[in-house]
Amino acid sequence: MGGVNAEEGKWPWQVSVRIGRRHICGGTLVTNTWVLTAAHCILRRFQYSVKMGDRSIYNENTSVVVPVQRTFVHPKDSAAPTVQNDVALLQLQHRVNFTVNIQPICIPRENFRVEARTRCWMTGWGKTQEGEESPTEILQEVDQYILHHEECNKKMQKIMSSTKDVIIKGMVCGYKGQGKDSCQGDSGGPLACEYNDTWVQAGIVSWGIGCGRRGVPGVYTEIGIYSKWLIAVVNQATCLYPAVFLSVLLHLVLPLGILVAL
Ligand code: 4AZ
Repeated sequence: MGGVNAEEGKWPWQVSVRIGRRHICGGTLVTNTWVLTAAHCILRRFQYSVKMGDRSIYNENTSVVVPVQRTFVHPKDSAAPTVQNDVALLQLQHRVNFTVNIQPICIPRENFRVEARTRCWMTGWGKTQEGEESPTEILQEVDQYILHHEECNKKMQKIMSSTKDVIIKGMVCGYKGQGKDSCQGDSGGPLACEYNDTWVQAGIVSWGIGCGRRGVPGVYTEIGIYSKWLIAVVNQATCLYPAVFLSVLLHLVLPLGILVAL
């Protein structure tokens, strides 16, 4: 909320994660078959799809919709006491062809930390008002300044009048004056920072206290902390299929061949 309409094709990695035709969360394209989103967006029993390539959430001019084949939620995700390890990967049913409107974003290397106060960008179709009903039609962009978890925790403890640690390792915050923030429907989407013409995703929209309240930062999953897990999931899942195929071949086709030979 508090953002402006994004230009067509400006954030080509942005996807809408959907159940049926309904937008439920944001996400980002990280390779031609993998989408990164938040764990709290994924409830296992649903059939998900992703839509990408159009700034409008309804139009299907330059966009494609691809069904999700498998979902991989971080094994330690939890909602209490705070949302932790809020990261998930979606494996698409087929590859997408990159176009000017469909491009992947870079994932930071392990333990990469964006410098505090860096100006980054959050994008999404989430609510533009806290009390609003539906998502916005046109993709919105809003700038956010980075706040590390230590500093953000102090701020949030004050806001919540709590002494418990609410913002911990694996989270990073974004803030800007009143009104500029992520909101419901933006979850799973990116906090992206530009380095020498290359866009790197620093965070995943995760949670917050309301939207755009004065002095209240938005909370993001810090991707650098999870890059090892992300790479492991992608490698394992991608290597699994040839392995399954080979074992089917060995167990079924080979004995059959021997039988025929006999
Ligand atoms: C949500 O409900 C949500 N302002 C996401 C982000 C924020 C608040 C709520 C942070 O998905």
